[in-house]
Amino acid sequence: MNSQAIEKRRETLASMCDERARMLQDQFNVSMNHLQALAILVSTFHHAKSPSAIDQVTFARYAERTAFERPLTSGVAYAVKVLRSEREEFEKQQGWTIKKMETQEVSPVEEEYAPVIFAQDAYKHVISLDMLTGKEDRENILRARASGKGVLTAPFPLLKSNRLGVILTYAVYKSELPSNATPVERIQAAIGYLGGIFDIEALVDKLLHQLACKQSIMVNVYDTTDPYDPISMYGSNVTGNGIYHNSSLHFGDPMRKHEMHCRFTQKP
Ligand code: WA2
Repeated sequence: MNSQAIEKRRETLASMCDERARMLQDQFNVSMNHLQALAILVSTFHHAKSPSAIDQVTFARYAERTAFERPLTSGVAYAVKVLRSEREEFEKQQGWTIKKMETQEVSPVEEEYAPVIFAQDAYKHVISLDMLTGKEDRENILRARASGKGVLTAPFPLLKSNRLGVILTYAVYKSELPSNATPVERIQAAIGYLGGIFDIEALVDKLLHQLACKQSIMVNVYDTTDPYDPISMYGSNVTGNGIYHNSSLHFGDPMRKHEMHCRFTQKP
């Protein structure tokens, strides 16, 4: 191939990769906005209304009917803050006990808990589990409530399915919280945590298949937050030679970095 043809091929790859990265990022963004709206819905109709206008059946039905608004998520779940002093009353009211994530055994006494009370049907199995007992979920909840922003986990194997997922969390606050509140004020005023579950493997695949000539290009998505230890989020790990293009991705959480890498699968 002459150098002009190589240059042309490189440009084609770059534009195909950038297009895919932009699509993924847009869909992520749309999903993220709707998760924030869902957090406001829970705040309005569960916390600010007495009695609450939302129960598990209502939440699950609403989440299912609006799932098209969150194209990269496979489900949503909502956990509430329960303090040690409130546990007994809370469990009596729910009719179940707070459990640990890994073993599903009754939780020992803790300062505070974050049991899931509502979930989309596909994730019903997390109801009653204390999300502060899982490493990734705990970090996300603590960071979400101190910042007031949407925060993202690294990819990790989800409960039950063991599929690789990423969770985006928004904290819900008592209504009197001012928008310029400090982290300490935010932590105190937090009352719940809305999480969207991103099934990257399946949903990125679906997205890429909507594009033409998907066969000719191989796409990998990585969490590169630790540049020395990138975590694969999507794609097989065949490292072919030949030209490749790196498109940047921004998923809205400045603490996390992501990249899309593309290669041609066929020699010219
Ligand atoms: N939801 C479903 N499956 C999971 C999981 C989870 N977390 N963690 C591990 N497997 C209620 O951020 C708050 C949901 C966490 C939200």
